[in-house]
Amino acid sequence: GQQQKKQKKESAPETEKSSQKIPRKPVPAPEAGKSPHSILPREKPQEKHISSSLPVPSPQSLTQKPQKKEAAEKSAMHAPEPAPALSPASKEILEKKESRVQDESEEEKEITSLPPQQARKPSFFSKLKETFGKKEQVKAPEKAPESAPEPTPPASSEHDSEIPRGFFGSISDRISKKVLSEKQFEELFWELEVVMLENNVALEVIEKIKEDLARELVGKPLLRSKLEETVAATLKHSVESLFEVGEPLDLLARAAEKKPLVICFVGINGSGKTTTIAKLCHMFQKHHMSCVIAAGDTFRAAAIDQLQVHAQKLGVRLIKHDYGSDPAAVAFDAIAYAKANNKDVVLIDTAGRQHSNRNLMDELKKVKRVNNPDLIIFVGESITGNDCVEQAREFDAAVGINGIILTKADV
Ligand SMILES: Nc1nc2c(ncn2[C@@H]2O[C@H](COP(=O)(O)OP(=O)(O)OP(=O)(O)O)[C@@H](O)[C@H]2O)c(=O)[nH]1
Ligand SMILES: [Mg+2]
Repeated sequence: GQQQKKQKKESAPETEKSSQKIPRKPVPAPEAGKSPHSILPREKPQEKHISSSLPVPSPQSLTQKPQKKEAAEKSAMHAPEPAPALSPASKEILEKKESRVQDESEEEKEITSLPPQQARKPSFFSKLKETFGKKEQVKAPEKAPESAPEPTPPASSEHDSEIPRGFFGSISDRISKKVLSEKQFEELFWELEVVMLENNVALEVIEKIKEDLARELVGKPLLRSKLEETVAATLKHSVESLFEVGEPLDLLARAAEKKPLVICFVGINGSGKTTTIAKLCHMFQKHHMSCVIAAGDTFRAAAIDQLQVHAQKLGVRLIKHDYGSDPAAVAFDAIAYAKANNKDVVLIDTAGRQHSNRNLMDELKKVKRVNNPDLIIFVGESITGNDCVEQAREFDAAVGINGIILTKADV
């Protein structure tokens, strides 16, 4: 990992913007055949195509702490990044959780007399395993478990394997293990739910994951050894199915249909628009399609220079005006250039903007009005969580988006 990072820095040091205070992580040029992002569909009446590959976040990523939004912070000049707001429902749950955590930790102090850090609750999964472990000890003579165990199938194989049980006995031991009750599941899931809420995962997503996990785990005889596999597979499937919201947008097919295909990229500050343009340009080139890039971010210092570096490396023409000029005019010139020079694709960069900034959203509307792009793609950070959904909604309301690209899934 370290080495890779070093290589990345060496390979594309120029991609960093000179104006930024916090150094950015440069992203290497994409490799052939690898789609750098997830392109997610938006259900639009006029656009029904969507992407080829959908790299799905690993289940662990749901429980990761949010990364620093350094990229968003660095270009706050355009508009300040508001603190991510939790929905009232999320807040309520978190408050509930806080009081519950207090109660629990007091109880735990009494029981365990461990220092507070050590007495902290284990994760959903370790608790789940623990539950299964505990149940196997139900027969242990001295201690009864703190929470009353749910009815379980009588025999617990792994420990009793010395007793000859015959073929059917051992088969049934192997198959019918512990049964998790709904109540136990609710209690266990609570931990995971809170972690997800704290990481700004949408309530609908949490509900879906809960529903799917419950379906797989509750009331079914489960082998302790298969738990991890079952949970991981269910989480993966849940997350995957959340992405199934329409037809994939096939950019290559679109570019083959219309010439030039004009794509405009929008999103908040630092979400990865410019980098994505470079990656997609590379992808089109790999498929023998020529591109021209429009430096439509005339606002942020060094934005044009950043694109210039990408354009040079990719060997494509960058259409640019001066800083402070009208982005709609830059896009217009790029389209004219593409038409005159038989280019396949026009990639329009735009300045990052907060969806709440009406003036900047009006500017974007003008880019659309003047140039009528074939596709408007919202670029969002996959690590942003719930806020990203809100951003996409706002951009959709303002200019109508045809697809979503999620960046930084590698972070
Ligand atoms: N790890 C990682 N970093 C990325 C990815 N995409 C973009 N970045 C980094 O995120 C930072 C911002 O990327 P840009 O492409 O400049 O984002 P932008 O949306 O054009 O930013 P503004 O024009 O300032 O709004 C840069 O440091 C990029 O190298 C990605 O997929 N993975
Ligand atoms: Mg940019």
